[in-house]
Amino acid sequence: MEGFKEAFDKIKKASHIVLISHINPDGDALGSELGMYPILKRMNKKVTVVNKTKPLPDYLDFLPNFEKVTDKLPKSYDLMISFDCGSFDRLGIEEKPPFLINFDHHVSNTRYGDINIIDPNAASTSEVIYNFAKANNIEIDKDSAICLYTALVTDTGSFQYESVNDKVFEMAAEMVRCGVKPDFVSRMLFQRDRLSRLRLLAKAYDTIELCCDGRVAFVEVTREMMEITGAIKEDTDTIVNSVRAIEPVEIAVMLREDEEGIKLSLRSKTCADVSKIAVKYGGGGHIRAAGATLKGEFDFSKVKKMLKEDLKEAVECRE
Ligand SMILES: [Mn+2]
Repeated sequence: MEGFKEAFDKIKKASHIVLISHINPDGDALGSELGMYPILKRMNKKVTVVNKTKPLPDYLDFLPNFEKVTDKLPKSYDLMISFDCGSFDRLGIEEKPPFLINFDHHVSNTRYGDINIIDPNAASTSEVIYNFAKANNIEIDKDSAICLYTALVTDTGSFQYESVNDKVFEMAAEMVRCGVKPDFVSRMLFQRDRLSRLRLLAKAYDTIELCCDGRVAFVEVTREMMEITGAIKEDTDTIVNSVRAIEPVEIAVMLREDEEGIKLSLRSKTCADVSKIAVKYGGGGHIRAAGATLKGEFDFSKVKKMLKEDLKEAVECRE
């Protein structure tokens, strides 16, 4: 892949490297970032692992070196590497880094780096990192492998999405050979649920509303629901995926009240391109999973009305 060698040369020359991933990180963001960490340490680099979100999602706390992640940028460093981040503003930092390598797999990536390694065909950013390691004959140790594998599992919905192909399973097999125990990762990711999350799901599912012949589903999460149940932001992560699973639904939309406005999460099942809708409203993402934040907007029914035309058009994809 273009840029692999150039990026590795740049890394070799750097002495203090900052790794960073997008705010409100998911398994792929932190997994890819922490997957790179042992590689650079073995190269005797000074490494600072940054994410501007505080606190970090605790369901990922089993990732090796999770405790090294800080929300503070060092005063000086010579190279920054970003992971899984579609645009510069999603890094949550103000100043431009001295040099930036941008590893990602979002189609909508704005190529904000000095070197951009964007592979929209990769199932996860961690697959891009895995390919980068392979291309440069870099060994992947167990700690790296756990992180890269976790990123792959979370970004493919446990190997269920269209992005899953022979290469994904080959990477998974390689990660297992590097020491990953898949049952351990699954237990850490999926068997440590919180009661508050289930209580929130009950409330959110109660608001599900279908339209467009059942092809579109809306689900709402209000601040009040969050407060009553004691749920936290990351407890809302899987709601929209479950709503998409309803039989006739092609597009699921979650509307969530946020500090800044309404956060939209969009998922499609087989044919609709929701990244287009997200981009139209100032967000971004993938064809089957995208999001946007409508700043200063707090009226759910108004937003639903506004989206309906776009959604109607998008679900016309059926043959
Ligand atoms: Mn990703």
